[in-house]
Amino acid sequence: MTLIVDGVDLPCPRGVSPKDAQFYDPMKDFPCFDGSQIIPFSLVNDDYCDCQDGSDEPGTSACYNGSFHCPNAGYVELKILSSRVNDGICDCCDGSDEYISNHCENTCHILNAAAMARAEARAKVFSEGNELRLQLIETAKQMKQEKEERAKKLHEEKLEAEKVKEAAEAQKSAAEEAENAALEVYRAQEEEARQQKALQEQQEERNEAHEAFFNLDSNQNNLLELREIQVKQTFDTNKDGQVSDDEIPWYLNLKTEEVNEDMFFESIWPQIKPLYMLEKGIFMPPQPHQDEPTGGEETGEREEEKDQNEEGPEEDSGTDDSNQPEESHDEPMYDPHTTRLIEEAKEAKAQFESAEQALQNILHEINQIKEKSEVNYGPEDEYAPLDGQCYSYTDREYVYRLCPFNQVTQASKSGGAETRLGTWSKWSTADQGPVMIFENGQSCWNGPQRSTKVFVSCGRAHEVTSVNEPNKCEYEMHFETPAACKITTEVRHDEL
Ligand code: MAN
Repeated sequence: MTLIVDGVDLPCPRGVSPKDAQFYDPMKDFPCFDGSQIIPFSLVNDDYCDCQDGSDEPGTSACYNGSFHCPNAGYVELKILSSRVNDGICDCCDGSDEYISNHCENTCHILNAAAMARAEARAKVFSEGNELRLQLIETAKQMKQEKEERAKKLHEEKLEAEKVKEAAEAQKSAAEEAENAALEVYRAQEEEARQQKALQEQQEERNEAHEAFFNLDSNQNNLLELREIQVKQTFDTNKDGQVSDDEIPWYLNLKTEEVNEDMFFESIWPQIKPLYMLEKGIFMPPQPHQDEPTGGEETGEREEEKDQNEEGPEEDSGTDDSNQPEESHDEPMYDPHTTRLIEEAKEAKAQFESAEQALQNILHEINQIKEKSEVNYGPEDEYAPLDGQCYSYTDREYVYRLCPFNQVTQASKSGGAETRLGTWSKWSTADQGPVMIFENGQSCWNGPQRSTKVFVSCGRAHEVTSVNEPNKCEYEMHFETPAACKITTEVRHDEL
């Protein structure tokens, strides 16, 4: 190799790349690249390391940190550590690094042929993939057109559905109004019955209170006094034979020694009623059946009968009308006109709900189309047909599914629920090409939410070719697709 300086053709020192040859002028002293010193040119490649950066010994192994340039004519030039020079191992395909023994065969033409073959194969994949990519673009165009037409149709359907809903709403309101008017009569009746029942209950309560007052007021002076209470065993709750103050606090609380019936009803009766009724229950056992024998020793017989009753309740309830409930709690029966109005209101409500649902469905689809129209499917929409598809990959433990523009999942081969490894987020780029980013997947145990990077490259078919988890819950996939087979001059250049 030669170097032309001022029109003079000079030899390029061994191990120097053509790009660096200008720094090695045999007519001048050599300045080390790091500027540490300037040495006579005769010391370059003299097998003694003078420069700290090894720049004076590009063609020998004298410096541990120097670099040697393999010209590798016919293939790709290469830079190796100068420590590998003359170490017995052929590093350069032209054998130039082993110039002392000169034992290396020049294999550059073989490597070049292999690289050409690889590049050719790759170019073939690109060319075939590109054909498919053009088809994908065509499909994407059709899909887009169909979506636009569908959106137009949906817009019309929406207007129609809004009208239907409005009409159904009006019908529902009218039917409900008629139903309410008809039911009002029944409601009024029910309200009246309820009030009457309340009144009756109140009266019964009053009667019970009156009876209690009458019983407690032993001197019948219509006033209840402390001593009248104190002699009633009812209130001797601890059964020590006396009624002490703490057993009748409700009485003492009145801060008076006697009360009339009204005061009794208002303030005392609600407090003593449970105790009083309990006591009354104890001293007034339930009345026996008319045909039931009375007397102490019949207890056993009664027990027996009770047992029989429990076993055969049907026999007992047979013809005895008095066992029937007095009041029926069933829904009230309505007259035919009201029944019809109720049915009509029910039907109108159902119609309205179905009209509303139909409108919701249309709005949902409109929204979906809008959302999808905002997705970036690549510069020529070439990735659009991949939306809605899923591609699987199975390794030793899991089945992974890549659904572009949607999500990535992982399912254990041994069964169980799928784990979401991320939902579609955005495109990114790496040295190798485009990357699909999926984020916000299921949370990792004690860690971040799962996420996946999908490195996309050109291939004849859509295929996930590998899956890794370089960090816990951070996944990387490699995905080949014809959509990535755009032939550019850069691609061809890179291949060679
Ligand atoms: C599951 C899988 C793994 C992940 C662990 C984290 O087993 O999703 O990929 O590393 O959970 O706990």
